Amino acid sequence: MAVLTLYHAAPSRSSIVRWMLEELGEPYDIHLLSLVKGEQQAPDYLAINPMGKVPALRHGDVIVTESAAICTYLADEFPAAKLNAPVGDPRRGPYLRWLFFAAGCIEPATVDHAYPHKEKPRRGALGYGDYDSVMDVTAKAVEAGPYLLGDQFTAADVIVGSIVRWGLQFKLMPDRQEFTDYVGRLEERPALQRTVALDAELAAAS
Ligand SMILES: N[C@@H](CCC(=O)N[C@@H](CS)C(=O)NCC(=O)O)C(=O)O
Repeated sequence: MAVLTLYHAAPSRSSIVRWMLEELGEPYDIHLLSLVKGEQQAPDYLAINPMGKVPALRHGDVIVTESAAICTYLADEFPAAKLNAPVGDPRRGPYLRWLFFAAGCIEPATVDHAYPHKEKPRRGALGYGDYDSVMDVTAKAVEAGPYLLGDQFTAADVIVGSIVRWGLQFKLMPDRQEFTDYVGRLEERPALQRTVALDAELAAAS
């Protein structure tokens, strides 16, 4: 049995972690959950992720939840794959910044955009500020490319890239050239292509 197990549903945010695992090249098992059948609320699974959400990752005795945390964890646990900026590398600052910015700003700004508030919240009260600023900052970050840290592809691209792909797909992010070019570069990666194909098979079978 593989040491790594991904608690997964396709399609869902757990595909982000599947892409990360495909980039790592480490063997992993999939524990499939049906969100439609509510299997994420079963007591056995709530013991793994009390939020009743996928993804979750088991690595030996360690459980990690939250897609950005899982990708950060994997990149650090398997440094040979060179998907992180290690402690001591000055690029670790921007690396961590984009991982946290994705989880704390890009994702909530994009999801809020899909479900507008009845009353416009005060900019200062929202951790992400406002949607337009988040889009501008993200576009600037991916503009030069090919990746967030330049030539090195990292876990930060898995997280930011997944949200941007999803945001464009569901028309929740503006169709800006910076975003479409970045997603185009990501979609050339064999690991992402494998993930999309494997998840399409899973979705078709369920
Ligand atoms: N912040 C979490 C969000 C996870 C999440 O919302 N997962 C959705 C699938 S896309 C889920 O499990 N939904 C089932 C439910 O809430 O019942 C992460 O990034 O891992």
